[in-house]
Amino acid sequence: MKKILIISLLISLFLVGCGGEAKESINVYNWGDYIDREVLELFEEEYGIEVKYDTFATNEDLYVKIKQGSNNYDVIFPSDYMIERMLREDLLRTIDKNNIINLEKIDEEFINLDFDLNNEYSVPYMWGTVGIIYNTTMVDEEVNSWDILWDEKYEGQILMLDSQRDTIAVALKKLGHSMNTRNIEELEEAKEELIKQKPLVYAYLGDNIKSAMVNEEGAIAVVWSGDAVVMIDENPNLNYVIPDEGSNLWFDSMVIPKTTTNKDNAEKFINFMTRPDISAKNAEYIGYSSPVGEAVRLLDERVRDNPVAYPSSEIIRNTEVFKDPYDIIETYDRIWTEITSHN
Ligand code: N2P
Repeated sequence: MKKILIISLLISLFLVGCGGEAKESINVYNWGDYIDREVLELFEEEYGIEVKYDTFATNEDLYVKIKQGSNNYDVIFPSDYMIERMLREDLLRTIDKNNIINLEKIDEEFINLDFDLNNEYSVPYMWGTVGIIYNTTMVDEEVNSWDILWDEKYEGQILMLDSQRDTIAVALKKLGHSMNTRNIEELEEAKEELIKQKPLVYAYLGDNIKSAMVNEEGAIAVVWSGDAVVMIDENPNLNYVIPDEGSNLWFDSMVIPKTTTNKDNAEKFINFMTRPDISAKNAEYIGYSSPVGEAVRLLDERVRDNPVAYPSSEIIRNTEVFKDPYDIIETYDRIWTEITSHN
């Protein structure tokens, strides 16, 4: 007993020595290259809450981590269909809207979406599209179809996303199928198409697709719109298009895993990220599109009027939002393994 008292006395002395109470913290798990680190510093300064920040590469990677439950994340950033899955599997906490007053700053078109009808669990972070980026000095033709990714002329110069849902979706769209098909034959057809394409593909990449395209290691790549903004900024030979067959429109939101022990701080963080000045600063840095109207108005005109990040309604009409393939997830996993392991 005495020993315990002495130890706690020593701990308190140590904390006082460090200048007060132990610092509060929060564990944030986001996509790679998807935040302006200065925004995290601003949060830490304003709230005195330290942000422990970690990143993932795809929705599927995030899902595995959260499903395992052996983590201590307080805020995570899944996309639409993955929120749908996590809700179906009861992996998320509801948010207290009184603590997220900036929710009302979100533009109408980004709230109450299908995957969370009343925004009981999720607060929009960024949104975007999937498209083709190509180097105009290496590709001397009009790019308007996913077909170009299968053109032998570009053998060894094609970069694909190392992301099962996005890449299978591209093949489905090329074949004229819905990205949300539940027809196994169509999915098998997409698999064959991607296997056929493999000899032409330089690599399946994640965030490093940006440096590869900027350094002209590839001629054509499948990318997310915000990354395209950053790439074109760094190499003006690059151009981004959404093929005529249509593409994917996605919404990434902030949600709180069921396992959090820090819901109050999580909500403070989510509210902070949604504040117009913060969302604007963040969007300007990462290239992605903010769902906060006031934030968009704060952006530099050059950024705000950039159709790569803020496409026309005509383009948007020709997109599909992913639905969770909840009863055929194993088929997706199997198909992806068969594609990536094929040589
Ligand atoms: C940025 C992450 C993009 C998120 N590297 C696409 N949903």
